[in-house]
Amino acid sequence: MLIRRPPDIPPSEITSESVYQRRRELLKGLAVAVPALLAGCGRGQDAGATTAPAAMPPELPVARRGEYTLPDAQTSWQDATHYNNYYEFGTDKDDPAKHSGRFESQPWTVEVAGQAEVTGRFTLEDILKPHALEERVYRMRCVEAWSMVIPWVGIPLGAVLKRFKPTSDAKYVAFTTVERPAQMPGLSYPVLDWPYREGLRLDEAMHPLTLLAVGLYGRALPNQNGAPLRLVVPWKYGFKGIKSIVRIEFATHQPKTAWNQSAPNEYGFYSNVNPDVNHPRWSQATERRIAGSGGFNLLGNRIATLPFNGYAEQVAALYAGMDLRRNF
Ligand SMILES: Nc1nc2c(c(=O)[nH]1)N[C@H]1C(S)=C(S)[C@@H](COP(=O)(O)O)O[C@H]1N2
Ligand SMILES: [Mo]
Repeated sequence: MLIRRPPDIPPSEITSESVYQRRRELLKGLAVAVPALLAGCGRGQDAGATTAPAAMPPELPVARRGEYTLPDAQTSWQDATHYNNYYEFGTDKDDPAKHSGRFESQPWTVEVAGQAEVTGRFTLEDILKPHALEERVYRMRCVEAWSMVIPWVGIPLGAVLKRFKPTSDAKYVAFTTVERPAQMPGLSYPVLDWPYREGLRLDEAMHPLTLLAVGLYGRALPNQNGAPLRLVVPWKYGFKGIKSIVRIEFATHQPKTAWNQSAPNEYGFYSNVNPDVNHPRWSQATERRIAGSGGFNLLGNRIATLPFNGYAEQVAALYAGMDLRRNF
């Protein structure tokens, strides 16, 4: 696969004429998409409403499907939205679904900063506007050795980043999660150095597999999955998939990341799924797949973990010549 780096991308391509007409068509869809997205995510349920089933988020007008599929059985909606890591809402797997009802994901703005020609504060609509929503079925692998198969809805991050015209000094992209103690009870505990932060090298961020997700299973993201927008980087451990993003910074130097700061010997900057590099406290050779007819299965569905989570063909070239044991 050809990996295009930013210097190869002419500025004219940012609103290329060839896709202009198609975008005009899609804008009709987006006029529906964005309000639906916003309407579904922000409604605060009663604080502490731990048992009432949350309303299903609205359906999104997905313009493209079927380009990224997998033979693997998909994880159920129930498991994907009730077995979560989102420490701002608590560290147990069911905490995010239980304690994110008060979180308001609208209105939403994202600050774009750093080494780029276009910076400032943008509404969610501004960020998403020119792009068609795609569905992509990706394998997700948590560093805790479980995995899921999820049909995400989003747009390629690279297409979004290009519009800000990163300069030649931009080598990395840093992301920050919103920090709202009144709506995020987990922030009261110093489990991580809040706010949650993640980062990618610019070429990783621009890679066609890297998705800025706004939904899953054809619906807007529930709060526990990172409403209203989060990162999905399928060849890296799940923690790279930072949720509820409020800041994107084009950086010259490798940015600090939340997990690397809290436990540098356990979580490196690169965080590529690598069955040959064990976590200091457990093996990474296999994973428990949470998917299929058995649904959630604590003991079963153990499968071998693949290098780069099965995406080696597409991404291994990004790391040519690097020692991936040292750069874990
Ligand atoms: N802000 C924030 N983002 C986060 C996390 C978190 O605790 N806070 N957890 C990460 C981890 S460890 C994983 S495995 C994925 C889980 O995403 P999911 O709950 O949608 O499956 O989110 C990642 N993004
Ligand atoms: Mo994770």
